[in-house]
Amino acid sequence: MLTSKTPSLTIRALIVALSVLCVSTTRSSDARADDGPTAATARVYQRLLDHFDANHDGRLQTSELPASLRERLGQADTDHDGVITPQELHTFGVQRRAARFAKADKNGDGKLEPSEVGPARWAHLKVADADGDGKVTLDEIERAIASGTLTSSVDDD
Ligand SMILES: [Ca+2]
Ligand SMILES: [Ca+2]
Ligand SMILES: [Ca+2]
Repeated sequence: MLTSKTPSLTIRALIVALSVLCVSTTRSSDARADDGPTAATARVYQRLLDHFDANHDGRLQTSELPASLRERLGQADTDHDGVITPQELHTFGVQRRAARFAKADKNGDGKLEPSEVGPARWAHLKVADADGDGKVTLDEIERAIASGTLTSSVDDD
């Protein structure tokens, strides 16, 4: 009944695309170890918008999130403007994965192996083992996520 439905979805997708483009072209000095929002982050962001963008502005306000998710994802809003941007979501994901990685890397060799993560998590992670040494580095994980081989989740504790 609302003919504006399809166009507004298109506009939303465009806004997301534009904001991704925007942050990736304006990223500067502090982006060192950070490649900006990847396609993987853009997909996660779009999925979040599909579920929670109540005001349909193509941006994820922390106020739009259910309480449980707001508690976790709210930390992603590092500039505290009430909006989680794709860049903020990306940085949050990278930091979170790095923290989880460090915690799981019990022998501190910079690689995760089956005995450190257990069979279930290894079954998920092993697709990232690009050089086939039976261990995965954080770099391999990030590359697998960027290429879509490994699914990322921002709240997969
Ligand atoms: Ca919104
Ligand atoms: Ca923000
Ligand atoms: Ca290790």
